[in-house]
Amino acid sequence: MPKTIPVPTLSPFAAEVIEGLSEQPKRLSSKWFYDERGDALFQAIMAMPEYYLTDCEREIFQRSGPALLSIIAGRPFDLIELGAGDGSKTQHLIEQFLAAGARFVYRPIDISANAIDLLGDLIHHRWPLLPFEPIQADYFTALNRLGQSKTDHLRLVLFPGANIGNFNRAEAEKFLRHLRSFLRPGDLLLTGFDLKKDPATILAAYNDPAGHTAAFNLNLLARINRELGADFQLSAWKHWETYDPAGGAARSFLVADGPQTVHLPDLDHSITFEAYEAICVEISQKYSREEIRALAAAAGYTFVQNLEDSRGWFADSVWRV
Ligand code: AVJ
Repeated sequence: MPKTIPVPTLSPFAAEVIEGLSEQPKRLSSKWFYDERGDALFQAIMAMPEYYLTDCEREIFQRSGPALLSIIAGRPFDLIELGAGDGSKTQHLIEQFLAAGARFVYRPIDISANAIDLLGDLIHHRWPLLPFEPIQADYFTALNRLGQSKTDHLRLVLFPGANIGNFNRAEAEKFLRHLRSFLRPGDLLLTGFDLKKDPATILAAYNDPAGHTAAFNLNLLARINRELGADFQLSAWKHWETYDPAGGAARSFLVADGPQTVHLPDLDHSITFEAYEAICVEISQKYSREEIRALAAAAGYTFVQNLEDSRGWFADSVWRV
């Protein structure tokens, strides 16, 4: 009789934490930042003066309606938004689209049912007649569903916020290629890219004096404590930010201030850290205009136009399939 070895089923979060902290150098994925506390801390980051990204993209959205409508050239379209959140920037576009008499359906995609409900209330209240067909799912489930829908509408897919920056260059290309496989010839993709700029400006956005970014990053360890029963001592870790102006990556690390062992009793696992060992918790990749064009081509799109803010700090880049 073969012995049956019980295989404990780990949650995706637990499995990735153990995998990332077993690697050398250790790392954790930034996608786990956003629990309820992480969402609130990210709101605080977006509101602080050093975090210019949100303001730049808001400025772009406030005045890009006409440029986008001229690219769409009068066709009815689906306005699809990946990771809609509270949709506050996109409402600037919607307002301009409606004022110009454009015919479109707003289809925000978000994994959070709560975010979709709140957005729905807001949209119905502000524009009761706007066709609103949200999809509560992860990106690829949602895109699969859209790929099967019978509409002959053109699609304008928004992937705003410089979320693409959490991928390294190779991962970004793979993601964009995969996204393209759900689209049809003529469909449009708008992706937010944070542009290379004065390294001091970039570093300040991730190394704020008020400590919001440090709290945001430390919350990842706190979440591992809360959800996986670990015993990270938060006071023994410090936030350290770097920006590499050649490669364009801002990186967030958590650095141990002395040797330590962290236990994950629920998972029957422990992890040792040497003094000053670091965990890389986020990469925020910055791009040059040339790199954006090259990425479009490598991922199989035709570059159409960059929509930039007045300081030239951020680009919403429009590509066609
Ligand atoms: C939401 C991924 C665009 O990388 O700038 C902000 C997240 N991290 N401050 C970014 C973040 C620290 C943000 N993105």
